[in-house]
Amino acid sequence: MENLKALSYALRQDVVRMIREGKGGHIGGDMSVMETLVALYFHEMNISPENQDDPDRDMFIMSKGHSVEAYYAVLAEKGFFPKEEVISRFSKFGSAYIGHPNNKLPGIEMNSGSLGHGLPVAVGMALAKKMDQSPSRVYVVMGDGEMAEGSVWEGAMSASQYKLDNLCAVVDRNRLQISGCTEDVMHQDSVEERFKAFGWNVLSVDGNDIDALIKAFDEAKTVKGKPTLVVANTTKGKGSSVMENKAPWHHKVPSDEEYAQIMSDLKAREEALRNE
Ligand SMILES: Cc1ncc(C[n+]2csc(CCOP(=O)(O)OP(=O)(O)O)c2C)c(N)n1
Ligand SMILES: [Mg+2]
Repeated sequence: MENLKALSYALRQDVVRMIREGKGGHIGGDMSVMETLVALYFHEMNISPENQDDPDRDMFIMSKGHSVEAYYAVLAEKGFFPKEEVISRFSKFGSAYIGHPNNKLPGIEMNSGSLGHGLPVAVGMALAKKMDQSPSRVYVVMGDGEMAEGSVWEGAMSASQYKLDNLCAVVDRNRLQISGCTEDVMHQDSVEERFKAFGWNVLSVDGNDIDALIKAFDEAKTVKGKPTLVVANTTKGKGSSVMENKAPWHHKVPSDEEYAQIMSDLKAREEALRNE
């Protein structure tokens, strides 16, 4: 199997380049969610440019759509569009690679960015797949700040009502949102207990650990009669001390010095993981 740990750090470098080129981007949440996307796209899900029109493909929704740069880097690596094109064109005037996911691009199932919509749409998709007796599974990635949206809880309620065991949701639990700590803005401890109370199977893992994520996604597939939530406990800005756990790095363009430091930190980590 490809070295997915090292790949996560290589793709983080693509993200940082993209954000420098595009002069903006939600860098902190891109860094925290990277292993989740890599585990899903390179291990778990049955999705590729070859089967993107197959009705039985797995479905993916990036509900925390502001982390589009991480999503673009993974889709480009997967072959949905050319990597250098997305890096050089990201967020430029007239570019297709805009600052939130849109379904005119190959591989993107749903427009997102207005938080709180991904889970309800995923519930509808999962219900439809059940009705069609499709083997397809539906995955949705949300932010922890996103838990403040009421529609998340309507989706959570209906997913268990309809016993959607073909649905797997992830919360990127980095404990920060746009304006500070989630527990200060809209407290939610414990997100695990809340989803359990809504009838979900809940797994809580180190969300920057590929092996732990893969184990959780594999386990989710075996659970019958209820949807699964994977709480991915992550670090916002993961990969460089310049940005780790710092709320202002929610949306930020690194300066020349910061850029050099971040890229060198990410490269060093990638190389260490390649040699492990
Ligand atoms: C409905 C809605 N309200 C507000 C926003 C503005 N907004 C963009 S990102 C963000 C914070 C999201 O935090 P979180 O879900 O924790 O994401 P992450 O930490 O992974 O970046 C907010 C409030 C939005 N995109 N959609
Ligand atoms: Mg967050």
